[in-house]
Amino acid sequence: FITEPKTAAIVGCPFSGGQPKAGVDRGPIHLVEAGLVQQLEELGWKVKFDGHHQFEEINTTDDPPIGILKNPRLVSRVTESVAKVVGDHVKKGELPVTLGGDHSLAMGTISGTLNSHPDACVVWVDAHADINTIETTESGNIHGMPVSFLLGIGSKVSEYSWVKPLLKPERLVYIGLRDVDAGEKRILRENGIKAFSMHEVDRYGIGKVVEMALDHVNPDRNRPIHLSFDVDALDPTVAPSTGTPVRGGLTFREGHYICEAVYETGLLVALDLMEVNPSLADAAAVEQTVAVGCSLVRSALGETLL
Ligand code: 4U7
Ligand code: MN
Ligand code: MN
Ligand code: MN
Repeated sequence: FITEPKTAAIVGCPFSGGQPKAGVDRGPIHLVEAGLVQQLEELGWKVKFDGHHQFEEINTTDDPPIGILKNPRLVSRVTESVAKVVGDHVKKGELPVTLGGDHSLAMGTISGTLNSHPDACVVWVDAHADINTIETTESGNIHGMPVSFLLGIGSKVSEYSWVKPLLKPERLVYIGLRDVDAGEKRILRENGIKAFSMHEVDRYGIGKVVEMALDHVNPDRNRPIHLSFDVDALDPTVAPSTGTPVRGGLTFREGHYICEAVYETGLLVALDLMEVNPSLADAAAVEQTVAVGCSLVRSALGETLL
């Protein structure tokens, strides 16, 4: 699906409106300043990066909550613009690498992918399921909700009418879950959505889990893959600088293994690396988290150990 010369397009999204903690908007800046563009070039990719997206133009001075949803218009407009940008890269046979920013952005990135590849599947790596609806969310933070919008479940908000329900429950699989709200557990069950929590990672090992995950969403290994990686899937000892850390997460190697295995399929068409927040830890922890973020992206783009 990626055309020659294989080209990665860095989509830097300095955005934090899907959650309340300042700083996550600086994630993409840190990842690029750590040398990500050059690192990907060294792997043989042509890399397009013409600066981070400027969402300041999106004017939402008056954005009162809709029900419990916080910053609803801002998140809608930003993610809609991300959908266009990502969709354009995918159409051209380029690999968009979207750097967040908070995970509400995936509403845009996955819409962009599915517009061009309606048969694509989504591998969502996260401590959280991010599948709350208007009815189930207790926080009102939209970064905990993008998957429900993509599936078209829950009450509709007219502001989000641009989000088409292009994602089918059987094309979605989770890895790494360990902090799933009660309402989310019900949604996963009722929709028959496959999820490999940390319990399954412990039981089967990451190699088997990734194989089972791909067997579920991509049995013939012919569908394009969108990998949406929330850095909080990793254990907080590995990636401390993130907004909603949860103990008991993926090891450094387990996280990288997922990226390596997805790359090996040759089916990756879009990648998200989300929720790096460089303001939530001391300098060493920030540097560690940013370095891990860069190295996950390199693994997904073909870096091997040998
Ligand atoms: B992230 C939460 F309640 N489920 O909805 C919510 F626990 O993108 C957390 O995965 C969401 O980091 C976390 O607010 C969103 C909460
Ligand atoms: Mn998360
Ligand atoms: Mn997330
Ligand atoms: Mn988080």
